[in-house]
Amino acid sequence: MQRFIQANPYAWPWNGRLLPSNTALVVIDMQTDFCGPGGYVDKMGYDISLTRAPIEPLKKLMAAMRLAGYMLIHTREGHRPDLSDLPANKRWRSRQIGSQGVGIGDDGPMGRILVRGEPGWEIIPELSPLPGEVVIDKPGKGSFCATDLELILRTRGIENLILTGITTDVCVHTTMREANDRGLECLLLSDCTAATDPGNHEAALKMITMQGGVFGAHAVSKAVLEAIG
Ligand code: C5J
Repeated sequence: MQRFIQANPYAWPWNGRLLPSNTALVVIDMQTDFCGPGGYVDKMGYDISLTRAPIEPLKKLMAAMRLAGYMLIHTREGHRPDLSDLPANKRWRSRQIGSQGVGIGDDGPMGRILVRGEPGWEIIPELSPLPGEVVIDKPGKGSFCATDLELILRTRGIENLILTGITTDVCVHTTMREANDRGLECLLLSDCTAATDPGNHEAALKMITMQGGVFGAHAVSKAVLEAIG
């Protein structure tokens, strides 16, 4: 039996093979540094109410997908405490914005910004991974670069990814593009993602719909809940 999620620009997944055994929910970078007070995004002067908007829809979606037996994967952007995996240009650029030139690796109210093990780097408690769920630590924006995510997905027989988290235009889009190029079928959920700029969020959604779904499709979480319910 085929099963589809109502999505744009096509009913997803392309082949109707939507199963707990071949589909994973990916929750990207729901860390204090991106959506908590005193974190990196807050220090840069952006409005964290935007990046916090996906929290409530995500809670509901994660509970439903866990109950239905789907795999959940969480990611965290962050660097080693010795910063040996932080390219100098990434650090320099991050210091060009925000108060007192504070950037990645520097001390902030939530500890060193985007450094593994620091309070700001932790996933927010509302969306904590459950024991046994996969957590991917990534030094970059994409979830495939310098991680074992692809190996884990292939080993588990995952063909479809439902992408959520923050930010739509940076880590979520980069991951979607990386996954699409690896032959994975991708769906981004517009109410479970957010950007630091609403225009960028909308633009990121529009980009997906070009060329018949150039990177996959996008939908709202209600459509997923209806399809798996
Ligand atoms: C950014 C991310 N925006 N998680 N990271 O630097 O999107």
